[in-house]
Amino acid sequence: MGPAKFVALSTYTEYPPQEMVRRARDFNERIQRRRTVREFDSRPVSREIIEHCLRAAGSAPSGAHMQPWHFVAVADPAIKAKIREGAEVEELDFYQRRAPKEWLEALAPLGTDEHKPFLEKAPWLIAVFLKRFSRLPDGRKVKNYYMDESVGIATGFLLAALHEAGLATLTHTPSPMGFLNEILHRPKDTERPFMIVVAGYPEPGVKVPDLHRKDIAEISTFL
Ligand code: IYR
Repeated sequence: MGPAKFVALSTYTEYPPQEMVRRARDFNERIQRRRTVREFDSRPVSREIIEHCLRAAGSAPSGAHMQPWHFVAVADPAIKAKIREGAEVEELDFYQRRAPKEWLEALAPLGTDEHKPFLEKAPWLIAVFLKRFSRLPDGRKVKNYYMDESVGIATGFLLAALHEAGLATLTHTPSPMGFLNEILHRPKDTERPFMIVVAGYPEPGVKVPDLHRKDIAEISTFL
């Protein structure tokens, strides 16, 4: 790493306060419309859309700007089938043996189980990997920092971008997820699967759990 090099901030836009209020309100209204769905239509979605959303995800801030993420966007039916198979093995074990009663009770309102047909049916599975180390241009392996925070933010950007594009999404976290390294040929020594983001059109007529979001008064404190 050489000495710090700075350039002018050319991308920031200031809006008049009233317009800021409007923009903040409008964004909230749009993002509030996002609901996780677990049933997807099989209609295809163009790679171009996914690429733009991945660019947005990759704009997230990260510890020491290490950008410790890698996204594997899967549309190939054979690979999706393998991912479903791998996930359902783990999920069956989770639901039948590993999950404590309390956890199953917490999941009951969501109606989830070990069957994950969406992993084959949805047009895109985006496997998010967390890179514990990066390689410098000279090949040296260096540590990354705040990887979970960084990849969490990038995944949040990805979900927001997919939603803004008009796609339904689902965050899926089969556990453990080591099978993803094997199926997707990602190095086990440096990368850890973080999450699968499922994206596509919702199945027509799909129902979602009748959930309620906490009010601002419950989730925040102003001092
Ligand atoms: N990974 C399992 C279980 C699960 C866990 C949580 I926490 C959820 O919010 C939903 C599901 C599954 O995907 O079914």
